Amino acid sequence: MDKQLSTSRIEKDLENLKAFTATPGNGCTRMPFTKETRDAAEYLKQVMREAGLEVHEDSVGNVLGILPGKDREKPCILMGSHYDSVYNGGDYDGIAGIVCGIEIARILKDAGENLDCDLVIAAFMDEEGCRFGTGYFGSKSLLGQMTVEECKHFTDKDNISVYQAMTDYGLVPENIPNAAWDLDRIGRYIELHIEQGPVLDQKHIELGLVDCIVGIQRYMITVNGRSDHAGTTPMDMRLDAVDMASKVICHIADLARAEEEGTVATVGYITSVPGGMNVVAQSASFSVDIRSKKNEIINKIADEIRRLLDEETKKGGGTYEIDTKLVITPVDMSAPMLDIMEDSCKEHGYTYLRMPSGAGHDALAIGQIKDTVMIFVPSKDGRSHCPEEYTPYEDFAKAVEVLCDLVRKVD
Ligand code: HGY
Ligand code: MN
Ligand code: MN
Repeated sequence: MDKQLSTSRIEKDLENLKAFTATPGNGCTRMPFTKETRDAAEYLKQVMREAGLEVHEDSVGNVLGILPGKDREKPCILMGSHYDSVYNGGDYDGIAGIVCGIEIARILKDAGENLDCDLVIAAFMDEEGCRFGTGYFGSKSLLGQMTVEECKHFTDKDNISVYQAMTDYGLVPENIPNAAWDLDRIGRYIELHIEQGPVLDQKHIELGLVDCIVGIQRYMITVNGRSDHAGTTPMDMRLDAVDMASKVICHIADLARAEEEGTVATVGYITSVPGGMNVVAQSASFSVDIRSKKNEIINKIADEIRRLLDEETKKGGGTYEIDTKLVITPVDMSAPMLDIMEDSCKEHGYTYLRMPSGAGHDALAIGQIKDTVMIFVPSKDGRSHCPEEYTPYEDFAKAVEVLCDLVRKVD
């Protein structure tokens, strides 16, 4: 493999894809079903066609490039990642896994290597769930796990549902079931991704071999009180939604700190209604994202949050609702594929570390039902989901080399 050539081709595509952001100069903002995803999809299709792949965009906006195998009936090797981003995110999260998947297909095709099975490179829509609070929309649709009803339920900050956003994007939500594959068609899933954390960077290790992915539970919680004048309403007469909510929020991070197993809990979004400086809040909404390698720990923290909500709203005279956005269990990666990647690292002299993933990835959704493995490349200073996200292009080429070995061995 010509690592120099691969590095330059990966660099070219990722540099070009940086243009498709709603916040130029302030990171990558590529929300699902927007102009930015449309432009990125058209670019990926062009690159896939130039690489000689069969190209197809499905009914939910996933872009698929297929390198045909000798036996098209044989369960395929599915590779890829997502092409949406978080708000003001980085230029490598998700998209780099797609570009590297296309590079692997190019390497095999240029070398005239005909796999037995199809190699399918998938660019998944809306893995992050940032716009609608969901997550894994594209990969779950491919697995046949997404319904039209769910698309009507989930809305963004402007109260636009997934259903409406898809329609505005030119898709027909009623056709979501058409995106579902016959699961027997998928042999295994492989995802290359930036680590998004500090481990490889701090330890100066070249590649991460992911052995498990944490489970995630995501909720949007709304505490209801009563709006009143902030100046004239005595403290003992208030039903202050922000006061009640904040007495729950302040405990959430410590609930995670009290646990092991890579447990984390995050309140990333808070808002109040009507949001006036001189108005006691009528309602306060906040997101909760709980993760751990152990599902029982996630459940324990979620139950404690419900107990606190009961306690504080009873004391404060309010009520609350919980909108469940995502519940997905931890998943172990394929031991045989991990062993093959480890052997390849040794053969090429790459330092490596078997490690868990604290980020979800499409591999978390697909790994629930298919043999799955991930490979990480280091994130500079461990930074991600921010404009500072960075990985040297030659690091991607090392991971591509290992995945070429893996693909050849599992074909
Ligand atoms: O949130 C995550 O774990 C990933 O970045 N979607
Ligand atoms: Mn992400
Ligand atoms: Mn990602």
